[in-house]
Amino acid sequence: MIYDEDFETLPREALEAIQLKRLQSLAEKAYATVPFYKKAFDEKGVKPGDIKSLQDLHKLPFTMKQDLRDNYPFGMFATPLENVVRIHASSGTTGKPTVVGYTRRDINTWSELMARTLAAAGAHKGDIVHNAYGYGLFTGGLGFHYGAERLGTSVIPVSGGNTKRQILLMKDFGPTVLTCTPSYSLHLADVAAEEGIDFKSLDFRVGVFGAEPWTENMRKDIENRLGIDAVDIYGLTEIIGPGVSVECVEAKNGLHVFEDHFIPEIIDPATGEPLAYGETGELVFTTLTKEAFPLIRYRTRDLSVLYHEPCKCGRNLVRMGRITGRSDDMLIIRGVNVFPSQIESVLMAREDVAPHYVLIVDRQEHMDTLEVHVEVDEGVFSDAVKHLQRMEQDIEKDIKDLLGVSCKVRLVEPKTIQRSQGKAQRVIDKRKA
Ligand code: DLL
Repeated sequence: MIYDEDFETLPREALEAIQLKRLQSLAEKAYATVPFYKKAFDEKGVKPGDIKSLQDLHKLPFTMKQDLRDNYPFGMFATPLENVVRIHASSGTTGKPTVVGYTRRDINTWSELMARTLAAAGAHKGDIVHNAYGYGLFTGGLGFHYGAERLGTSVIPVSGGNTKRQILLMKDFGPTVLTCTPSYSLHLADVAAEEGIDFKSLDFRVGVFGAEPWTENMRKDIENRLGIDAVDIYGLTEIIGPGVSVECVEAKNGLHVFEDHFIPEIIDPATGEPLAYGETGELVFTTLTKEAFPLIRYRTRDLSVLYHEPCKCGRNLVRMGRITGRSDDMLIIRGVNVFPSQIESVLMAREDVAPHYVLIVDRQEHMDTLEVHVEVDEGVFSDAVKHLQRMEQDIEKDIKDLLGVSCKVRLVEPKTIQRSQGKAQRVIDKRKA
């Protein structure tokens, strides 16, 4: 079902006319209210009035994640804090997470986009949505929650964790739509099986899965094991949260970008130049309607491709391909964004370990696992086992405190981690196999 016929099926010309008007007013507002943008425009020698066509978007400066960190916490807000009714922050929190704000109108826009998203996945009034995305600073839980309510479904705000209880609720409440990360959906199926319940016997019809990379093979696996349609949803905290793009259940072939609110571009991550149609590169988004936290040409570091071929669902919105990787080294571990450098900072803060480590990421029973192997100095290794265990636990705790991610730390003997000739390979991600 198409939730918002007026916008989702607009002919391209009409859509582009709306985009241009919105882009012009965004540029005016960002320049006038966000010191970062005034400076960035001035440095590029561009004025908001220079935006005469959509092509002129390319004249505007990029925004990088580092810019958001530099303006922590509220420096990028385009509205006084008193108009901000909600604050979220990105996962993988170091001392300085990425903080975003929403006005009342932004929350309304987000709810509409999430209602569109759920409708594209085939949800409708009468459905019961089991929402196992995390509630809290993470945008997944509340984003889906508001969208599900706006669409008129009944939403169960179960959030993440306590899997056995989730299975019980699923059995008793009869939810029809599952919303969680793709890996968690398979974990749910495993735990259901352990409890003697065949997931297929539950009432689920469709799942809306995202917030981490997954593959076509994993889709097949989920669909077979859970007996549902599995639909891909993409979004990021900085742009709005979930609700940037979604597949339609009819085609399950590329994610429709809600272009009346976000302009996508694909650029060469090395040069920043726009790439030709159909080429894979880094996704960049400009928010057209956000009030509290507008972003111009935000570099997501996610790799994808855009295509305009018509879709059988009737939407005229451009589609983006499944995310195929990142142009940086960010990992997503159980939904938390983790940069290897953050773990390195924990290790390097200690004097008793050597600067040789490797992160081993894997998936066991459909849950991500992280192991940190780090070398210790000669002297330390000959110490009592008890001491080494204590060190491992200390480091595990420091990493958990900094990143919110549990991991297993293994101290290994000096010179046992492979040295590399060039760039050290710090991450072995077995999930991609
Ligand atoms: O993950 C928002 C979200 C919530 C999306 C629920 C979908 C469902 P962040 O925590 O800021 O926000 O993480 C954003 O996650 O830049 C991608 O690298 C990755 N990501 C999100 N969706 C997908 C997807 C939320 N469908 C980062 N496929 C993004 C691959 C995804 N990667």
